[in-house]
Amino acid sequence: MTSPEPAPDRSSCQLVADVDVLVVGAGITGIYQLYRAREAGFSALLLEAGDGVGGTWYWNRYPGARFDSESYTYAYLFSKELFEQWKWNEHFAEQPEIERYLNYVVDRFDLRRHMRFGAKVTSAAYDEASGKWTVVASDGTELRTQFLIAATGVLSVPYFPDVPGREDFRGESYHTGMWPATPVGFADKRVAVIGTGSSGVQIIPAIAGEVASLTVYQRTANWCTPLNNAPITPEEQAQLRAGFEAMCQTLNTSPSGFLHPVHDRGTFDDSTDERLAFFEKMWNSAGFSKLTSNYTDLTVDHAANALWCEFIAAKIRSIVKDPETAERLIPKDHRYAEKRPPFVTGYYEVYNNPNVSLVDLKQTPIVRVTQSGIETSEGLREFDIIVWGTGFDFGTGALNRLGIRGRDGIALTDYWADGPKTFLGIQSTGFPNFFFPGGPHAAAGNNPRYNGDQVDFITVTLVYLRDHGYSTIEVEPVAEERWTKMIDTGAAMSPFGEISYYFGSNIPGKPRRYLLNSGGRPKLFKEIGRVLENDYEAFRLSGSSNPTEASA
Ligand code: NA7
Repeated sequence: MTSPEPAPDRSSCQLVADVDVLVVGAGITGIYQLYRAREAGFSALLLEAGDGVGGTWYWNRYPGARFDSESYTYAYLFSKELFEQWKWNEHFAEQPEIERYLNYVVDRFDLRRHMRFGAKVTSAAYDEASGKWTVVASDGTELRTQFLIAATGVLSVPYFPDVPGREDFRGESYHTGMWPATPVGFADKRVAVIGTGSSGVQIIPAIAGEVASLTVYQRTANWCTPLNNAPITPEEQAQLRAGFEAMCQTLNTSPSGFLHPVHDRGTFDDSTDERLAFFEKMWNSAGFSKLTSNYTDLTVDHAANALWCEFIAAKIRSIVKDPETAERLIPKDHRYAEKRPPFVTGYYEVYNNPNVSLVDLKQTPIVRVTQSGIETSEGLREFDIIVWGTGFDFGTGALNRLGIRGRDGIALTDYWADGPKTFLGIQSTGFPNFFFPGGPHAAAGNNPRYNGDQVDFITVTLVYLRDHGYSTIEVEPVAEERWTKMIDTGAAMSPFGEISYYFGSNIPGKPRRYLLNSGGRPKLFKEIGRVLENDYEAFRLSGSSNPTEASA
């Protein structure tokens, strides 16, 4: 079924380029894809809606925004020289350092001249006769490309809940995922933060010290644990450099793409004292280790999970002085890792500040936003600034907004009406020569590691097509069905529950389908290996199979 919308009016568009590869999005994945395509000798161009590079790390520039994967494991590893030249300051870098790094990479590899900024893709249509895509951007330009690669990210479409009166507020309003480039003045302001996911719990402690008052609107408490960030010492810098190959080896063989070693014991293998000592060690460990290096049964045995939750709850009670506030901050409705766990720096501590208060929206829901503030069932509080930390349309949000139309004019939004169908999280049947690395069904861990694997595979594939004289590639329905089924059936084994946004549950009306890669990296590698061994039998390749003929 195709959408009834009329075809876009392109009468005022100007054809500005005809390239081999058009990349959409200058985030971590898009920059790498542009680099790889250029390196492989393709003419390539990248379109970016924003005015600078960074993608997620360009838009999420709110105070306190930082990695919660180790900086050097999230960064590019394709060039040892690059790794040696860039010195991360902190184990978990803050947004300005990340943005500086990505700009450095773009200039280091001379990629900027192949990028157009302020160019948001509004439509992209496949033309079967030429085997090419016609892409229209918001700056009025039209481009033609043989291969269209959307690296538009999974957390790039901010979500605003449909709260009555949201537009009426006369103070300043910001979404964490669309933060302005000019600094926001919080000093002495009355501030509301709505949402206590990873973004909310990062910005709250970052601004609490300077605002006149901070009111946190929490609907669901999260199992937050310390990030345990620290500057990278000169000795650690030297170790990182000396250990580059070993680090890559670990990262490339880790199912989650992290360095953290997997533990070898279950929760009930230890005595109570041993367990408490181990939990203390976990509490003091860096970032995601609490998930990846914890007891092996943490996410599969509910009794084991409950013990870890009890430990965190005791920590919250010991940090937060007001017992009622502490109880409100302790999740009562989900297990650890059933939702994506946030990692924090001084988060629980801020609730001891006299200027910080917590509103529990399950007890006193928001009624409306007014011109001067937020009204809950308890009454109105007035603010100068409202921060919406209310999340994103995860996974499919950006791709569904690109106006993609494949063979026979089929809209991607229609093809994915019941949730995404993909092969390897990179292609869908009916959309030849269209790839979307770093989208749905891509990762289940440290994102850039998986997304880089996909970019590498796509690039190898484009080279294969060129070498063999093929001009189009489209995944066979059977391969797409196999991969999508693997994702759907594997979802039951995921630590994340259906209440997580990884199932689309935060967006009203969105299909509840698992949006990560249930098989993880081992499955991705296995399937890629199978494709390469079997000469791309999972795909339909067309065009001349004689390279000489094709280049004649
Ligand atoms: P998240 O993790 O989706 O968090 C969004 C928060 O907003 C969460 O606390 C939601 O509560 C809250 N929310 C959403 N809708 C409402 C309404 N209507 N009223 C009140 N509160 C609401 O997004 P983040 O930006 O924090 O993090 C996204 C990712 O960025 C993160 O996982 C990292 O990968 C980086 P809820 O839990 O739904 O009750």
